[in-house]
Amino acid sequence: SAQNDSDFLYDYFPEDFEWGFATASYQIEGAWNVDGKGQNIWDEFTHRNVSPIVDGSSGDVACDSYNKYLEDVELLKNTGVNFYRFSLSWSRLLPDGTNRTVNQRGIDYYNKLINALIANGIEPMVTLYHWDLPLALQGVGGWTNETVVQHFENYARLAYSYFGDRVKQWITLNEPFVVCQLGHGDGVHAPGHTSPVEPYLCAHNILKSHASAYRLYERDFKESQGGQVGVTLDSGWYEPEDPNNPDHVEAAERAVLFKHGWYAFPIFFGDYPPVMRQLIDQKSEAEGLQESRLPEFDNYWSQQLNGSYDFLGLNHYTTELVVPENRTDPGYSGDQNTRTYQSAEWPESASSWLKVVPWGFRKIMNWIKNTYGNPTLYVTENGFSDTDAEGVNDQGRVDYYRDYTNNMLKAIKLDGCNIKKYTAWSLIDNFEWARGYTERFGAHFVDFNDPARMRTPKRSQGYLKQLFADNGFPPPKQ
Ligand code: GBH
Repeated sequence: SAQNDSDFLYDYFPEDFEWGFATASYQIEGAWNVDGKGQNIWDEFTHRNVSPIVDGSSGDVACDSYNKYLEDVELLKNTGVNFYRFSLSWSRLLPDGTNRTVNQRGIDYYNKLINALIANGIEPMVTLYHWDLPLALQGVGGWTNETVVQHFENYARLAYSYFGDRVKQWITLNEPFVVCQLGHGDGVHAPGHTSPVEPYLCAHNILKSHASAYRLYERDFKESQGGQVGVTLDSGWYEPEDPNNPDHVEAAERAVLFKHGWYAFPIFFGDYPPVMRQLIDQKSEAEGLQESRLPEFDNYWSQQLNGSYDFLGLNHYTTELVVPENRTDPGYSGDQNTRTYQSAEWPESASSWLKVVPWGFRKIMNWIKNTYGNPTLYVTENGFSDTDAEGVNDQGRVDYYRDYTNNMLKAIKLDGCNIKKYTAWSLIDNFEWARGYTERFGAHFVDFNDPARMRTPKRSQGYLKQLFADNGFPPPKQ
């Protein structure tokens, strides 16, 4: 079975394959209240009196990349990447989220970063939104208020106008699933809402925002700038607990459709997965709701969404097992009629949710190939967490990268998946959202007790540098 994945593939990636590292503005920049930056929802969330962050920390300083970006560029150069994926802080550019005021010092910062990357032969790949919504927009409901769609389009226009002469790879949104479900359903991310209804409303508006930003580029920028616009969706792999039981197989398929299909089906086909429509409508009615928790797209939005991608970004970390279960708890989780868990046999990381299951990476890539017609796929994140204790001796991360990228190679060479880029999360240890600084994902160690935030390469940096240089896995010497 695929679970017994013992045969390592010694072979090379296609010649035009590209390698990079990813980060995100709130997780690395710091400088939360200087040079005209407006507050965002993570500034507000981390500054609450009762901190929702496990170690009570914040991104106030983080890696101080606002001041140390040239060091970051140096690390990228030393590792030999083709590109760097980073995100723009919306409220650093537009302090209240609207285009009433443009913060020139925010523009200057990203210009300096982009120019330094290009001067060092590193292509910028820019994410417009990696979770740091301007606080003023949250004041009127944030992603649950449809007015956010126009604000996001205006923000996208600003980014394309100022940076699009040099930036040719655009990602509208990072992991809308996490934005909507963790921010508005489970409440563990900003803005910290717990609701069975809000995630579906958030998803609806965030999908329209993506489509608007995509169509704007297509209409007004593509011809002159010649870049590409896509979206990054996160998905684990969902494996049936018993692959010989058709009910388990169907439950696992439901789990992938609720996770990945929730966002990808509208973008590829113009509407939500039929199984979501059916189950959520049915459960909403049984609960006596006036209308379904899952909103509907009219023809206009269905057409705007349908085909709104030049590539698909995938963030993948881990796998879960799925069993069917009839559920009546209202909301995203219960709506699926599934229960998921992870095997006690899978190797652990420092993150409770992240178990090491390399074959699941190959399976989700094949599922995407088969479900959406083998779209151009960029792996925009993949990585492993450890703690202070490992320091720079991060053998667990080396093993993770080796086994996951080898499964990606199999997906390309043996299965014909159309994967063109791979991005390791992350360049440096950084602010790990609700986990603060307790979990580390970097290929470079950052000393958060040191005001200079010194960066030190870990063993995995050396491993990735070699992998990128070899563009694959040379056969072992006899
Ligand atoms: C990525 O999300 C993010 O894009 C990136 O910013 C982040 O640093 C990286 O993961 C590492 O976590 O706390 O049990 O509720 C990956 C998807 C979704 C995985 C939320 C962790 C938290 C589960 N993430 N999930 S829990």
